[in-house]
Amino acid sequence: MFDRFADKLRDRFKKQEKDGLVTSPAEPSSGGGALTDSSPPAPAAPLPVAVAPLDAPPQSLAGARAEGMLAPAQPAAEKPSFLKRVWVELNKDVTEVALIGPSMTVLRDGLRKTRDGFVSGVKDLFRLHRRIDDRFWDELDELFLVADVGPQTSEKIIDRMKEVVKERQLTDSQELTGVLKEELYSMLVGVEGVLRTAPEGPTVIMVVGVNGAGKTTTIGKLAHQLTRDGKKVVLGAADTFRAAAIDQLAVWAERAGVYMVGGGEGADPAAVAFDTLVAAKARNADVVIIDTAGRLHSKVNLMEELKKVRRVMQRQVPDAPHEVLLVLDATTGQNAMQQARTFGHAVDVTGLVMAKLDGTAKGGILLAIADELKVPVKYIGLGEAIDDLRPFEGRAFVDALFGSEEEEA
Ligand SMILES: Nc1nc2c(ncn2[C@@H]2O[C@H](COP(=O)(O)OP(=O)(O)O)[C@@H](O)[C@H]2O)c(=O)[nH]1
Ligand SMILES: [Mg+2]
Repeated sequence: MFDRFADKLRDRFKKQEKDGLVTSPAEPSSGGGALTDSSPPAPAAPLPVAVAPLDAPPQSLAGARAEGMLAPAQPAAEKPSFLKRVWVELNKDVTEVALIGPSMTVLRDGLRKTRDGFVSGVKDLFRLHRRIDDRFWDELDELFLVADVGPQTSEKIIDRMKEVVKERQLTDSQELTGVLKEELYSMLVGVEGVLRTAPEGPTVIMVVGVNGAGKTTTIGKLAHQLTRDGKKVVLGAADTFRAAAIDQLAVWAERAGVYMVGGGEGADPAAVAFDTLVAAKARNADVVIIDTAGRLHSKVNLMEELKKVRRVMQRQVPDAPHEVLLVLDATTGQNAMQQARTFGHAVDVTGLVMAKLDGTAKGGILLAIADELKVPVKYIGLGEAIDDLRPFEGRAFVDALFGSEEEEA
């Protein structure tokens, strides 16, 4: 039964791959054409709509810090909260509580669904099956496929695990958690990546992805993080497809206390991006983040539009963009994989953001993407709040899912 199920999934994935990009459900088959190449060029934004006037005082403490008006925030003293102390007291005998820091707790919370779904399925199999036979490997393969790991990656992980089992002459499936974790470490540590920065002048980050993937939210979170680290950030609202998209970015700009340039609904995205770079240079900004549209008439036109935004920005900053971040929605599984391929070919994606990992029980898509695409994963999104973006760290990710060695000991 399991074999047949796994075969069916495998066939489905193969077919999806053959068919090319699987259209996102959010993508309309047709729509307003202000941004397509066939329509008359939309007027360039005459005057940037600024969330903050050029000389306005920064809108938040973070903004004040970025302007150099405040000293950088001091890290809070390491005093555990009352609740944490009670929790530790109640769990005195559990080593884990003392060993995992607050940052690991947040990561574990964010990945709870995947831990309860995919990982607990795998752990149950290791615990209950015991004999490492063909049926055991088939069941593991099935769990991987159901969790969006993808057939190719699943096969690769299992083949390597089989080798280790042979080498170390393991016979009991309970011994396999460590083996699997080692495979995942080596797979994921290799795709970690930090944000690229410009050698001089503003670092320009272009954020791309289909509609609803999480671009604008990610930009808001990132602007907040960079501001907190003392960087002066300027945002450009080059997703001019809907007025609401510009308003949404403006709300995030205000939260993060950063300056935003927007051209209004229907404006030429490339012109908005250009104006944003002009404003950023005038303000001596460290980082510029450009939001882009995720939906147009068709995928082909979207890619052409993004290429144009890129070209036009280079008239202001010749080596821009320094980073093209593709935001993927982890809950869309193999669809996200197809999007990564399409965008990757068209706009030279330099890094991935895996958004909404908190919303799926199948975090395996990250493994598939890491293994097959070899594009660095720079951030993961673990919720809708401003602090819910984390730099991706392969080891911490695996430990948050499977438990760390210390916990197992
Ligand atoms: N749970 C969760 N929701 C997210 C995350 N990132 C974005 N979202 C939500 O996804 C929806 C679409 O996000 P948005 O940033 O507007 O996507 P965009 O169309 O690509 O700009 C919004 O409701 C966001 O709050 C995340 O990491 N976790
Ligand atoms: Mg958006």
